[in-house]
Amino acid sequence: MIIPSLLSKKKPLFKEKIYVTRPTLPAFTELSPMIKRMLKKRWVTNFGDFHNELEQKIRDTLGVKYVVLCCNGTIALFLLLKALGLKGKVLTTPFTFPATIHSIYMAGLEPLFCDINLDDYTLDPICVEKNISPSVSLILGVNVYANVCAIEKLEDIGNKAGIPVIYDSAHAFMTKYNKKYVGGFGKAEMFSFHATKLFTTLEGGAITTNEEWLFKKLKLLINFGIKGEENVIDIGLNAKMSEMNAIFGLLVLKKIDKILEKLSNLLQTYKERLAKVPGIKFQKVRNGCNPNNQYMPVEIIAEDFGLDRNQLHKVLKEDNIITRKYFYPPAHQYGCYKDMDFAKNIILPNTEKVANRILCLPIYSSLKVSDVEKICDLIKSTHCHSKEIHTKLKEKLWI
Ligand code: T4K
Repeated sequence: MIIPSLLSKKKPLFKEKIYVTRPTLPAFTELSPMIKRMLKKRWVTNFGDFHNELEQKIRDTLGVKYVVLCCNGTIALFLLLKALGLKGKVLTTPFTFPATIHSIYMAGLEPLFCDINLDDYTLDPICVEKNISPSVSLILGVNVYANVCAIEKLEDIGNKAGIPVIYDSAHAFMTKYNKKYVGGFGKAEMFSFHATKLFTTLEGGAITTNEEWLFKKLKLLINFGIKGEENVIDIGLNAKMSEMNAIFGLLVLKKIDKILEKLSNLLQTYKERLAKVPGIKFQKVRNGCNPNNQYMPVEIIAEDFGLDRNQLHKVLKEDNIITRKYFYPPAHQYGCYKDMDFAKNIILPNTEKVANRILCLPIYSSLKVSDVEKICDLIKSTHCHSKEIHTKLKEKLWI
């Protein structure tokens, strides 16, 4: 049995750090002819050929009518909120990355936090329905770890209230729901193509929608609101994707099926190896959802595992396994929001429970199955040695 380094004087299990994720990148030999073409043409941004090709390929892949590529997912979401021209409150989840809530706030809207489901971590539609009022103008669901929200229920609530539903699908590129790719649900969806995502353009993101007016509006908003050389008809920003980012995207997109297959194998290995470890709980995948498997979240139930999430995080770090507490703290507890009226005195039991227990384990296309097996064996051994580790961690606090 592998003994955690925290308990022994041995070298860490991994010589090099194993991060929670690593980008899948093209080889230099694949990049160089495309970069040469870009340099020859001297067209490096502002809707160049590579940008247009990537936009079309994503449109075709996802089967959605319109795609607007952006410089990153956060600005994409911010501009989508601006484009919708809303006022008032946005019903959403605090169990997300800061980008979701900051975009709402910076767009001049107010988040109205709803709790999540305990088993799948997506917005609880009952909580959403209870909070509908005339001051609510939007429902923003987060397809967290590529698990889709209760799409039909949220859209039904939105329709009855006469308000749109949009999705932060930053995690969910190539995820399917009822055999259809995520991207065409609600009024619009946002994707992130950051380096930490399974499909990356280094920095980048996109909005997908089936509505032509929204597409046209967003095209203006990502380019200063300029229409023609002498006409500025809207108040926009510079949120365009450059040619260099699009080149990376085109090359990574070619590998997407292999990436998905690899992630699926790794996730399966985790699930098989950790299934019988007491105190490890997996996220429930919603019916009809076929996630891209780019995250491997587990909840650590201290009473059964013997150690809590923070303790396991420390133990794994000693062996060079760098896990992440995505998404702790939840947004209503951020220092920047906690004293604001919309976050003050808010109690969301499910969100708080999950945020205190969640740990994202390493998963990315270049990770070996044998490495995942070692990580799982170490987690099992940590459970078996939890009493000694508890004592050791206490001692360490006094050093
Ligand atoms: N909505 C949701 C629900 C999101 O999760 C996100 C982003 C957004 C919206 C906004 O989308 P973007 O505006 O970012 O397109 C990372 C990412 O920066 C962020 O994109 C992502 N969610 C979030 C979940 O994770 P950090 O602060 O954890 O990143 P960092 O730098 O600690 O990287 C994590 C690990 O990735 C590193 O330990 C090693 C590895 N890594 C990272 C980079 C940047 C690499 O191997 N190479 C790299 O170049 O936020």
